[in-house]
Amino acid sequence: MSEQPFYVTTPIYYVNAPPHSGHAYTTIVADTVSRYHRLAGDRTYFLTGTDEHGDKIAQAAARAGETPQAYADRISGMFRETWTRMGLRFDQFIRTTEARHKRVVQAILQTIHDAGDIYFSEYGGLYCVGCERFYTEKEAVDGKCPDHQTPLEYVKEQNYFFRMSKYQDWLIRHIQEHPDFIRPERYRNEALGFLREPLEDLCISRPRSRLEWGIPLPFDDRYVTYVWFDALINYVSALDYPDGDLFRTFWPVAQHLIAKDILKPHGIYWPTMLRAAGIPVYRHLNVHGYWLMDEAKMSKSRGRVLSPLELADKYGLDALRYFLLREMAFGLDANFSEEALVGRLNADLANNLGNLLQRTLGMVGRYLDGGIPPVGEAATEGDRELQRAAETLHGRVAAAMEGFAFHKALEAIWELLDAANRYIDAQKPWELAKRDGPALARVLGFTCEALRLVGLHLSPFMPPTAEKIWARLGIAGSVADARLSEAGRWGGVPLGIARQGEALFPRVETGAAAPPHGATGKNETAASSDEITIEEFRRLDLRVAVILGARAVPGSKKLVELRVGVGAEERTIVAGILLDYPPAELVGKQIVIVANLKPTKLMGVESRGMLLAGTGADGKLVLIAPERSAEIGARVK
Ligand code: ME8
Repeated sequence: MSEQPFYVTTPIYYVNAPPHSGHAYTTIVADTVSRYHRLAGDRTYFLTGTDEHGDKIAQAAARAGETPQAYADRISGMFRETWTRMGLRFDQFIRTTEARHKRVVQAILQTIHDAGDIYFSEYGGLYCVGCERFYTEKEAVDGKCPDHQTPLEYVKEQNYFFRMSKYQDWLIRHIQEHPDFIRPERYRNEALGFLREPLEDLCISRPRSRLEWGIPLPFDDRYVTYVWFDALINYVSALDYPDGDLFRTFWPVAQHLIAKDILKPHGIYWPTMLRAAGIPVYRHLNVHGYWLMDEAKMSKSRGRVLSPLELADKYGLDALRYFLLREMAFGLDANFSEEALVGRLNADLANNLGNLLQRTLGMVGRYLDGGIPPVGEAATEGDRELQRAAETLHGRVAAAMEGFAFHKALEAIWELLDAANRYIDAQKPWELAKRDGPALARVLGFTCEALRLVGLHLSPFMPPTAEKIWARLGIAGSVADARLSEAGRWGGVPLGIARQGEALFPRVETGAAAPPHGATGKNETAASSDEITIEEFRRLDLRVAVILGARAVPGSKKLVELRVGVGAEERTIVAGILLDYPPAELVGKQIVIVANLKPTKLMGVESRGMLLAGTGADGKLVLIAPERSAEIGARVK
């Protein structure tokens, strides 16, 4: 079978703030699809990187008291480091401040200029520094940027313009003739919607008198290149356009991955730029929705972000990947909440997947001395059903992956897990063990084979978990080296001696003061968390409080409901300390609490704040308390 090339890109992220979970989602999607294509035997290339020029970066650098280059170096390093620590396997990390990128941008500008599609003119319009673009009166909302909600500034100056309007009819035709050029369909329609209005020419320069931080125009060095015109070109400069082998191999199959915020530059500017430069257009633009927090977009400009490394550290990398890929229907918005993540972790990962593996391998150990039986012929309707479910997985996952429907691929995998769980419950190996050796071997062999196929298909989504599943099934070699064409067949890879081990995903108890989740997270991320600035630390409102009353939360083994006094105020805090502190002993104690934690409900009781605890030499929790009696309600500094 000949290797098909596959090329996927993420946006190159602005270096005006560290990465957050929205960026992590797109990069994890790119990692997942490229791993899937590698498993399918394709030759894959995965590009990510950082976008480092323009007003926005120059201003952020000035605020940080650094030169733009030093600032870009630092934040770009954080992106690269974050992706590396999260195990994301990009083939290249491009930075727009690299000389080779600048050369390609200038060469493309020159080509388009020589062809007469760049001209000099004056323009006045409403400008948003955050987006680095002009807005039309129609697009503005009450004179404000629709994305940043900041007032637009009227800017008038002489600039260079790209004759984008000339390519409007061609682009409409191209989108109509290639229905999957922009997908899912809602974004194709949105792009066609932009094209229903006459397309304006694109201002592609900024005077150096106003902005120094950019790539000089090759034909007029009083100007630097508009940051979007510079940034989009990364997708070809990274492949050594025009003569590189990478460009020849991968550009014809290029697929971009973005969120809907940057549909217009990718769906309108970029194809027309490519057309004007005589470069064939990309094959697909894949557009996803937003991660929302409390109904609004997760975004650094709105101060509403979650650090992916912190989440990975707390819940485990694979649990985070699973949640992101399962919860969001690609193309639609989705809500991010830690509660939903924990819900999926406990139900889907700990229960459906982890328990099935644990109990199946437990029985193989108990009844068969660990030797996993080879898959034989199906003998009962139950066997046939499970085998059918397993054999259709391959096609269902392939179809879902082709359409970027990751949640559907995962749904298909979990349906096989459900089928295997039902099969075990119906076949009752613990009873077969007493009376029917061959049937016992068949049932456990079939279940292990279903688990092997689950592991194989899970490997692009949750690589370390898939490796663990295969290792536990005694399979020699890494699942990442397997090929779907052979390993995807029922009975395609021999199983070995079952290896017992700890639970794949220990359940997460949702108690305040719960220690970080070590078993999966700690091993897979190098350090415990990101560094924070003193400003970030100051946002924590730590207070001395006194416990006024305490009782066990009914129905919980761990939770205590505390009435605490914080200055004049009284509030309820629920803490997971029951095993180590009988409620009666708690009353009167001074403690330290995080007072500005968002309220959350634990076993039906609303908790407002969190107390701080460490671990004693005996492994029990120890409450953190003032060293001598302190003023109640005083801020901890
Ligand atoms: O736009 N939900 O960079 P950027 C989902 N430099 N995805 C999100 C998200 C959210 N709440 N927030 C961010 C730029 N993203 C330009 C791109 S490309 C030539 C230049 C992801 O740092 C998503 O992929 O603002 C979105 O398109 C991208 O980050 C924007 O990153």
